[in-house]
Amino acid sequence: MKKALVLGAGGFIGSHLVRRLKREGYWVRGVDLKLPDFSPTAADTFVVGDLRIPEVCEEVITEDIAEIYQLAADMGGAGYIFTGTHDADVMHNSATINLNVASIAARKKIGMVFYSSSACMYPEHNQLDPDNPNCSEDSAYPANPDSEYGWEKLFSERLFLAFHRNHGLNVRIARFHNVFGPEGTWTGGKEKAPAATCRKVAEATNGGSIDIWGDGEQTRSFLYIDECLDGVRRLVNSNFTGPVNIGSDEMVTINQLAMMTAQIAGKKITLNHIDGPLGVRGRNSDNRLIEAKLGWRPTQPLRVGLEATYQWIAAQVERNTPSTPLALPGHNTAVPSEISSRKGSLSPTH
Ligand code: GKE
Repeated sequence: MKKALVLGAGGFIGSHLVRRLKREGYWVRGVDLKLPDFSPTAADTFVVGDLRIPEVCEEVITEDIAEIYQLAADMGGAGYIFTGTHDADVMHNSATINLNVASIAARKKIGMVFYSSSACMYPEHNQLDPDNPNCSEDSAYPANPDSEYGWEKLFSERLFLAFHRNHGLNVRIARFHNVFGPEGTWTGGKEKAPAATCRKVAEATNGGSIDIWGDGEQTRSFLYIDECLDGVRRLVNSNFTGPVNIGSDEMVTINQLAMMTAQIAGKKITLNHIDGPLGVRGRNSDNRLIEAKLGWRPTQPLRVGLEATYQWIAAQVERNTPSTPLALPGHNTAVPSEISSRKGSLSPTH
């Protein structure tokens, strides 16, 4: 049985990825500062630990691990990373983890490291036109991300590529474009636009209104979690290093996203445009390279994933108690054979 290590296994994409790898017959060790929020982890063993501490990384990256999936990062949506107030923590926490993982994985000759980069590393000057953004992989340089989060992602892409060149570390690098779905953060300030609009529509009365940051004409594409995992698995099983976009190319405005959510909810909703952190003016995934290299590209319509996400978030709102999660049907409710804690001295946000 192949052994995988998922770093960030307590997070949205990480917890779904653990479940996917289990379905594919892997033995999985999950590591994160916390267990998943909304359903039991499917990992065989789960280490609650701080990956900024080299000793913790040293302990969980063992020679018997065939594949590392590095998704651990200090991140969130526009309300967390575009305010500027978390920049130092975001850069320090995420870069420290990546420096630990790259050096230890190379020294222990781990077979493959997948690194989750982000569309946020693309230069702002190519994302000023909401109707025609340019996020082709070869447009990354000259670099000019609009956030420190984006600069850290760019630095860490280069870090893993340098360990690939200098130490033969086998890497796969994906640039995720706004991944969404059930069991993602939906309230509390770190949620992204799909979850935020689903929550607001679910909380609104029919005929009521919801707040939207900015004029709502900014554009994005949103990738459903299942297709994100398809992309990750295809990239890992290929011999293409990347960086490559893993994102939808169905571009919508935030107003269109909100109105689609209202339609799904069967509610008449008015949009109330207010000031807020905006990020870039336009963004969409360019899928020509992934299609050329992997013979695949995401194709699921936004509405399909949004329906499933709205149902799950509406149920959370209904329960109104984010701490008593609603596990999705058929989820692994067995507890892992081992949950251990490795916290060490560093305080959570330094
Ligand atoms: N989060 C949020 N909440 N965004 C809102 C809201 C709201 O209530 N109302 C309007 N927006 C607008 C934001 O101002 C932004 O222009 C757009 O929706 C998308 O916001 P987002 O989903 O939070 O994040 P972005 O796509 O701008 O950036 C995210 O990109 C990802 C990669 O594609 C980053 O926050 C990271 O989560 C990640 O790198």
